[in-house]
Amino acid sequence: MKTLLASLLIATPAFAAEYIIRYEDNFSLKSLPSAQPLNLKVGNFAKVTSSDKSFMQKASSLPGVLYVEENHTYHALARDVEFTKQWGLNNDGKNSGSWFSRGVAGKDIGALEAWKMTKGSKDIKIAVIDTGVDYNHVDLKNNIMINTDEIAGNNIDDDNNGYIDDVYGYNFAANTNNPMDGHGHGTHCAGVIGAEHNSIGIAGVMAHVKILPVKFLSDSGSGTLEGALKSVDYAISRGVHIMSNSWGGGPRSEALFEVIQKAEQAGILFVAAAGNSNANNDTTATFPANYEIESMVSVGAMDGKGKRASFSNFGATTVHVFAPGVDTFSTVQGNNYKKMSGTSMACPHVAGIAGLILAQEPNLTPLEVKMRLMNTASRGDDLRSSTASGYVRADKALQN
Ligand SMILES: [Ca+2]
Ligand SMILES: [Ca+2]
Ligand SMILES: [Ca+2]
Repeated sequence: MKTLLASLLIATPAFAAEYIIRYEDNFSLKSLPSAQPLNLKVGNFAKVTSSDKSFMQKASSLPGVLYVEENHTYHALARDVEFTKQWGLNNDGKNSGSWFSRGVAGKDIGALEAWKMTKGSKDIKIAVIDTGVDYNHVDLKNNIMINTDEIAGNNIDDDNNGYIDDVYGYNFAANTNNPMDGHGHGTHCAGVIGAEHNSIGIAGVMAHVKILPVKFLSDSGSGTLEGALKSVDYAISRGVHIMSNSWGGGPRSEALFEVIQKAEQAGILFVAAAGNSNANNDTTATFPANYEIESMVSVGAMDGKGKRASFSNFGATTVHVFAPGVDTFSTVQGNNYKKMSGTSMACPHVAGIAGLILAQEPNLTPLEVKMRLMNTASRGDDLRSSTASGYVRADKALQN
């Protein structure tokens, strides 16, 4: 055994790769000196750097090691464009102009009708796991979830959750307590969910909500499996109800699957963008959207005519719902606004509607919320072969 372990330790940094290792309590990490424990609350995971091309095979066979995976890289699922209006909330068919090709009236989530029933609740907590969120944005700052058990700036972990001064959330891209967004993508998603109804800028699907900024995608829009695992683990520990995940890529990860399972077991709804590759998720799995988590909601993007966006992944079985995701106008950092397209933008529409449902019926399970979203979705010829249901309708979901 010593020989095997020694061979794992020879490092030629130029070719070193990072791995995520999942291990049992009786496994000693000391046998892998480069191992850094991730300190997840949901189980034993560590990151290991090795230049040995057969590291995965060797490490997997060690007693007490459950599995080993590459520390994959994920990417934000957005496409940048520019400017104006929120047809996804209220499509009058006249949202014409250089910023948006003419849409079809009524192809929206029914926000105006929904808001007659509820505009959300400060009791509902939604993690935006992304490039961070501009928590000072004038259209978001009152809807950010503040860790009231943590005293800012005293360099003490007051709430003893393993993270010093995590007042606004956490930044697993830089391992700091500042989840500020230097990219725009995460702030955009946050605005779709919960931009304040305050006469400034735009309106979120929810007027009242607490958004937890969890950053693992860097300001260039990419992040690692390690960061994704830490993000989900952290959001579980902060007691959120919903996680909005507008990112993806890479092969299947047993570690990520397991951590998302823990979220489901904690009663959290995991909403994921279906992907922007114009691909069939029924035949080519996209992760995290395709994990076999019963309550997971995979979201495709529709345009203002109610049709599948040209870039959106689809799947008559595996893409559960569609939502507006073309020319979506929302918040970006620095008190700005911008138009973006992607299943990234569709995903937070669904997270927001799920939040409205839970504001009205707090005792529903994640699976019940998912079934509500699917059973009340607007079915039609346009999306028939693209999704298991149709496009989400907040008004119908609340009237149920
Ligand atoms: Ca803390
Ligand atoms: Ca503190
Ligand atoms: Ca506003």
